[in-house]
Amino acid sequence: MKVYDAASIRNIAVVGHGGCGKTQLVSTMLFVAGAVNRLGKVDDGTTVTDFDDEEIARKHTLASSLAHAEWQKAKVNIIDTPGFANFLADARAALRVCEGALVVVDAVAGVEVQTEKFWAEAAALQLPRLVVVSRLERDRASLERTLDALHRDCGREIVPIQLPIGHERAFHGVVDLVRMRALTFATDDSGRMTEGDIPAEMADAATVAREQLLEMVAETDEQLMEAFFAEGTLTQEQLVAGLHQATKNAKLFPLVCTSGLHAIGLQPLLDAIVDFIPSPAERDFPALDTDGREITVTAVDTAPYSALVWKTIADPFAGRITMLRVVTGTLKSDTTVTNLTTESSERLGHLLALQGKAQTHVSELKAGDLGAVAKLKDTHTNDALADKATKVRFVPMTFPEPVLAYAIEPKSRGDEDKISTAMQRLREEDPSISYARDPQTHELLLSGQGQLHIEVTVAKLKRRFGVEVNLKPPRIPYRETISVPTEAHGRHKKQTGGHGQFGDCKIKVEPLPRGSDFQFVDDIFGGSIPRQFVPAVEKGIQEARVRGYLAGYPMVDFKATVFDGSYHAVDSNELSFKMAGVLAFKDAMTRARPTILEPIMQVEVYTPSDFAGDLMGDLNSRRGRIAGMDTRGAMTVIRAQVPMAEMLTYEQHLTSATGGRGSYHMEYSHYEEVPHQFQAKIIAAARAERGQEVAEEV
Ligand SMILES: Nc1nc2c(ncn2[C@@H]2O[C@H](COP(=O)(O)OP(=O)(O)OP(=O)(O)O)[C@@H](O)[C@H]2O)c(=O)[nH]1
Ligand SMILES: [Mg+2]
Repeated sequence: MKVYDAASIRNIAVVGHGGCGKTQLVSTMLFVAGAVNRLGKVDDGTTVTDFDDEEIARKHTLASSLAHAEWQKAKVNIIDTPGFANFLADARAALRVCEGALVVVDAVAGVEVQTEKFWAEAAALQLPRLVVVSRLERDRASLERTLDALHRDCGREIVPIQLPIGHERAFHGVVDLVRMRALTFATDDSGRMTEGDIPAEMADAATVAREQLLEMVAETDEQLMEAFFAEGTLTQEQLVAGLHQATKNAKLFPLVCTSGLHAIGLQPLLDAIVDFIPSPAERDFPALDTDGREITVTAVDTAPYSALVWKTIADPFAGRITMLRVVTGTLKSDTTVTNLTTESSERLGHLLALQGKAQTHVSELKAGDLGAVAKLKDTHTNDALADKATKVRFVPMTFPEPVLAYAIEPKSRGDEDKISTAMQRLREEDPSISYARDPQTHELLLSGQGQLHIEVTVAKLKRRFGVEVNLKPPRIPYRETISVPTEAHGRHKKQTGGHGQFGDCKIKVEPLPRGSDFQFVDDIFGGSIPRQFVPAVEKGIQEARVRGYLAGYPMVDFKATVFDGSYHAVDSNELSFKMAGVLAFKDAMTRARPTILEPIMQVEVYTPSDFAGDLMGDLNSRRGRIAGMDTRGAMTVIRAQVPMAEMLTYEQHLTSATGGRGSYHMEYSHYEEVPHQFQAKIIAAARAERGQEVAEEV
């Protein structure tokens, strides 16, 4: 395959709310550009970018994937991303490695929760964006309404560079406002395009819209503004160059009109990508210098090489596939490179261009390009493969904390080892899941971003690794803490045969602010406890506090200070002081008024306004605090803080209460004390589940 240099590459992340048509759009784009010779459909499970079995089965993108097409001699790298909130991390990673985003907005639903989220994420990166209005041939589709919503919720800088020809089912083409031509498409979904004059009945509307476009472009640049005032218009060159510049600087966001399913408007979309989105040569890449300061680096392919690993795929057959953004220099197949993050060297086999799961060998990947390599030994997401001479590091991508945990158990005994190997692989691919053993119950806990996320992970375990597990009901990660300071005493004394055990300590425990976890302070003077035994006291308190006191949840947000004690010259040893620490902790808990903390979620509900009143009532009954409410046209956004324990069944409730028209987004916010009337229930449930162990502790 051909090698492209930075100036002839465009990197595009396709983002938008779940189900707005991203994957179909990418599939049709690849087809009309001739990158694939069959038009894949989401509904048939034949698209290029939804190739995973789970994606095909669920008809939703679950992980970012990479494809590419050549258009106007440029290589357009396209990353299709998931729109579901559970899989946001993958879309975020894609935004980090591209010079531009296609923000896809459904012409019927308009702006939705995730549309706004992605818009804000892209804005934070000052990323150039094209807005793609999708599914315009459907009933009740409206560019006008969608544009109003976009202006209101995302910004006035969104400017149409096209008008749709024909409404709803009759939508069959676009007026190109830059070139003032009409582009119409065959009705057989072949994507065949015919160029012609603007239909007479649209001439006035097109003139008005072009006038607006000229004005908005002129306003982004002083020189253009002067030219516009002097001439009353801009030349074609000024318009195209000005629009490119304004898009590159994220001052304007051109909007185009499409139907992915019926192959309408894809060629002009590809043109807009190549014409208006900057190439990697035009936009420097954010990096860190050796002191951790933020810098930017230019995509020069003769410089020493550096590449960022932005995603990893764990395929049990093909092995690990590492997705790379080459930032500087040139990566060559069959060479050895340095992983600066792990300070090890890696042998690159064939570098790959990816078309979904299909791989093509490439001899090299130059600065600015996106590609992949298979079977690296010890390279993970966020690592930098870079020549030692570059000294660059990259700002690490962050992954959200899990918001939900399920206990899992293998269906067949003896599969536990298999689960942990498979989970390790899956975590490489998706760092937003986590997997651990509950220290009290010894159950395996699988945590993730939501129910769907967990289900998909369990399905992957089965399909890819042949391990079947049962999911038990979700768990709330409660914590415990203390309410008041107190002093306590722990003495461990035993006479067994000849040799005795003796440890004795006095401690003080004090509450700390939320989020402080645990601190230990050694305040022993005068050797009342010999120095070498103080760590043993700490270890005892540590172990006891992790096992909790009331309901077996870890005790956090407190400080324990050991300030006195005594010892025995012969009988004292580490174990005895550790036991003394445990006893002192338990003694302290009898007076420190332990209490239970629960995770509180930040929730945003997006609903047709008719349902807003009922939904607020429902959130109240879930112990939610309503923080605010906004009206967005016919929609209402409700913001609230709600205990996680009350949100486990929310998805089903919202769907049935709004007939599927409401959606919501939720993130972990902080911990708060559980109201006392609810604590007894949590303690009882924990005892029932964990049995003896908790009872013994108390
Ligand atoms: N009528 C119509 N349906 C479309 C169009 N584009 C996509 N669809 C349908 O809309 C549904 C969702 O399309 P996708 O392309 O999977 O949407 P997505 O944005 O990739 O969804 P996620 O991956 O879940 O975020 C599928 O059933 C598509 O067939 C379109 O242009 N017109
Ligand atoms: Mg998709």
